[in-house]
Amino acid sequence: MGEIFNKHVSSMSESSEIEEKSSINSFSLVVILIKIIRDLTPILEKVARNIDKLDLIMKKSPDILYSFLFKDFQEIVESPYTEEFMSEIENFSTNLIASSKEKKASSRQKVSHPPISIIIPSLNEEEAIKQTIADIQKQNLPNVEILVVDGLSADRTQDFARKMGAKIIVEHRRGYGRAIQTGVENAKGDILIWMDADFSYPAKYLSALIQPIIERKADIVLGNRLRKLEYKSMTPSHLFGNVILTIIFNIFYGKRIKDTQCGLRAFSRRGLEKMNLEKKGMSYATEILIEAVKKNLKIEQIDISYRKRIGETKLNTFKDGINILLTIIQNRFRKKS
Ligand SMILES: Nc1nc2c(ncn2[C@@H]2O[C@H](COP(=O)(O)OP(=O)(O)OP(=O)(O)O)[C@@H](O)[C@H]2O)c(=O)[nH]1
Ligand SMILES: [Mg+2]
Repeated sequence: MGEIFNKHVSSMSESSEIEEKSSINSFSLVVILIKIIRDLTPILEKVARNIDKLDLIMKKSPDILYSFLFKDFQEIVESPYTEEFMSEIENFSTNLIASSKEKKASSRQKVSHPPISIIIPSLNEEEAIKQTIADIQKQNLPNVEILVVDGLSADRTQDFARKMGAKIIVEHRRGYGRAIQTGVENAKGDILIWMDADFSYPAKYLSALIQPIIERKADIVLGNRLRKLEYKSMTPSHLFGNVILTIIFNIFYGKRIKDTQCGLRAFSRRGLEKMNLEKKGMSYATEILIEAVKKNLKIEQIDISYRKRIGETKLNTFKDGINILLTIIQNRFRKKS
């Protein structure tokens, strides 16, 4: 702008020097202004033609526009740069529109992902709860709430879980099954996942676990630990119990479940609502499978790896094993409800 003005002033003053050698009068100033306007007209026309884009940039990134318009104004008004400037504006606005469309599309995708609730029953798991939650958060699954169902822990499990951003549900009554049920009652998700608080189930399988439910191929997806078991991740007695209970379950119910005692599972809310469940302890996990079989719900299975748990087990191999066995036998001869 300054240069254009100076250019016109100097050319006027040169001609004035030749003719009258007088200083710039008001008439010559008007002439300069007219010339400036004439030179600026094509630029202004281009700006006017692109006013919508400029308006958009103004709304989205006023700082960038200001720096375009003011910092580099000297260059802008000189015609060689005008084309470049306008094409830059055009590129910039095209990119801006494309990226805002992308953002809208990805936010629509996130919203369309069904809400997921991950239910983690916990009892004195301060050594493992942080890692368990961090492992889930690392997966960056959209639309997920993490519910830690605690109430009996005498250690810092609740504090740690809260600090990690999980929602804490207090359940003072005893039992793994009861804790899961309380979690289900408080969950907002359409897909519900169960997971232990002991860092034994790798969260990298969550995405594969929910996929069959999203695709409506299954109401329940079970993990199977027995194929990819890590060395010494299960005690020999737990391994033996799991295998025996799974074989007996399959004989009694004519199914081919690979690991009936796996604690990593996903359910559709629709499927869960069809079940009548009574057990409150560890046998809850078996009762729910029996109900699923009786209600003809679709079950899918995925192989998962399994880590040695951190902290003390809450499972009583003998007592819980007998309870699970009784649950399998008793329910086989019960009428459908
Ligand atoms: N809220 C609550 N959680 C429980 C209770 N009993 C067990 N849990 C939790 O339920 C999950 C399963 O218990 P575990 O001790 O891991 O049982 P398990 O997985 O069969 O056995 P391990 O292979 O030794 O881990 C763990 O996260 C426990 O902290 C209970 O009475 N109340
Ligand atoms: Mg466990």
